[in-house]
Amino acid sequence: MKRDLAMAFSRVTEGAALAGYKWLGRGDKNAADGAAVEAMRILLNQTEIDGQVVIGEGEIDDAPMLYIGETVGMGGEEVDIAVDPIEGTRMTAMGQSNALAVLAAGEKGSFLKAPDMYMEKLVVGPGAKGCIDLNKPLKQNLENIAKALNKTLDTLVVITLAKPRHDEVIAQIQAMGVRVFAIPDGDVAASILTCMPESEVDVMYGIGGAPEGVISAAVIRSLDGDMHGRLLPRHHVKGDSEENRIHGADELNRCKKMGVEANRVLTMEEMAKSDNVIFSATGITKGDLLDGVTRQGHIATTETLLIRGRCQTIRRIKSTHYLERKDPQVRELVL
Ligand code: VTB
Repeated sequence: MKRDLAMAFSRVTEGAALAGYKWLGRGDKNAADGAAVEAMRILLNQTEIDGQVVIGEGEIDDAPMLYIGETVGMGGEEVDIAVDPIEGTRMTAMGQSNALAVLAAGEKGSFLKAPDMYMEKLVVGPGAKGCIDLNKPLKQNLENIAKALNKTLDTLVVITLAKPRHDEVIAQIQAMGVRVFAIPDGDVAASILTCMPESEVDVMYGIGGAPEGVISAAVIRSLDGDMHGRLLPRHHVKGDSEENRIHGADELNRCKKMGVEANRVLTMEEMAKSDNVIFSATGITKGDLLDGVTRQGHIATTETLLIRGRCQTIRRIKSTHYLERKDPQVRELVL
């Protein structure tokens, strides 16, 4: 992929973040997501690519924009695009930290096509690469990771989502003497923190969205970390009610159609098949990974993490936006 595309993709997540920010703290997840999706689509269509969305907002029937299979771009290099216009719609709607606008682009066939179901995820940074195995008990994994990092268990830090489904595992990790940081939402940012040298976080473990799991795999591969994932039908996680069973059966059918297996451990390389990827994330609300959007009148600032997988260059781009000068389509969404 041409390296100049990286800058173009950073514009795309900046636009989505500014559009999502307009809805910050207004309690309306759908409005925030809708605005970010539209901004992303407009800006992707101004980019010199022959792009196809492979991870997006859902199937064409339930997603009018950035649906799986949609083609985007002005024409140019063929790329697959994985988007999450707002990773953390709840955080945006409720004004909580760590919400991001996220995009990963890669050469054709780079991303596993994961249905919208759950994924169990275990993520570590470069120091513990090759030491994880989701087929083994978590306790054993944490011991192996601590050993690789030359740490005692009481200095190891695991980040996870504070969800009832994790209550038991959190207690189990803490009983080992390991510290747990339980954040309300946002496991993509949490996964990236494992690879950031300045972060205290060593491990991300938990069950979250599968499409975001694949996006995480792409960025973790670019950062030379490691990740295992396991697709899980919702009813395995949420309990065996009639509704969950029907949902679960549907999810398993979609897995079959997409040629992926549920309940099997997937390696990072199976989820992110190439390191020829570009990853861009712009903070919407301030978090441990990125600053959020700030705005004074019609001037806004953003911070973007831009990573090229091939060379592992990590850029942090601070931008100042004069919102009134954006092109009319975007201006309407961000002002
Ligand atoms: C959340 C969110 C994650 O998946 O966990 C969501 O925090 C799914 O979980 O960042 P719920 O069904 O409990 O909402 C993510 O969006 C992505 O993995």
